[in-house]
Amino acid sequence: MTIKAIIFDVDGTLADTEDGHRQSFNKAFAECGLEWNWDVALYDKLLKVTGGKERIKYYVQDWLPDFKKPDDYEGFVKTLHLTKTGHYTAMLREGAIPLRPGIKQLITEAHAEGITLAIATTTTPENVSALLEVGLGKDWANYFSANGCGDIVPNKKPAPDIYNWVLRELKLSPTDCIALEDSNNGLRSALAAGIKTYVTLNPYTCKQDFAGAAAVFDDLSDLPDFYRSASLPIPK
Ligand code: XBP
Ligand code: MG
Repeated sequence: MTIKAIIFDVDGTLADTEDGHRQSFNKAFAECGLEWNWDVALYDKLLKVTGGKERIKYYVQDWLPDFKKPDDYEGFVKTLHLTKTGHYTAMLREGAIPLRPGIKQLITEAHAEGITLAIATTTTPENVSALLEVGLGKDWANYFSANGCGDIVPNKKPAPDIYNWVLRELKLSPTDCIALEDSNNGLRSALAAGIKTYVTLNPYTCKQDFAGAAAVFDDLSDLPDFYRSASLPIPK
């Protein structure tokens, strides 16, 4: 079975971004006059919910039962999240968060071998662009045949929506593809779409359940090992 496409998760997979997100949330809370602070231990719990807007609502609902919601609560959350995204993309553009080991080499070598590449992420398009412009250069989008981000599907991971959207865009069946993920939410999403999924661990997700993964790696610093495990024909 020759793999025709690799579908990449972003946060935690392409780069160790989650603590950058956490710090950016805290900067946005301060800028918006909120005395909220998400430390690492709390953020680890909040990562149960994917999507920054959804995560803010989860925090309010489960941790701030007495919070007086503004009349336009949706608008309040959206503004808070836009503020956070501004801080986060600024952090990325300063080069604060590099790609993880082996990622750039995998992307360039797989693309050179004619393997289709795609992105399936819960984060925003702005965040993907800012991360990959720094990590892969201004023409980063040329590597990818589909870029599935954030709000383009109704249900975020662990729902399979974003992976199904990417499969439709690629006009490929799940068995033609493999996915690369970092979290239980992401693994469940890709498996629910019928895609064989490999996991690379990171500090926030390393203790999560990865049952069903084709293989789990600390990272992709040993690319030949990953190529063998995933039966990828790279390089010839
Ligand atoms: C991980 C997420 C995202 C980030 C925060 O996405 O769940 O919500 O934590 O980014 P991925 P936003 O699918 O790439 O692992 O605030 O932009 O949602
Ligand atoms: Mg992820």
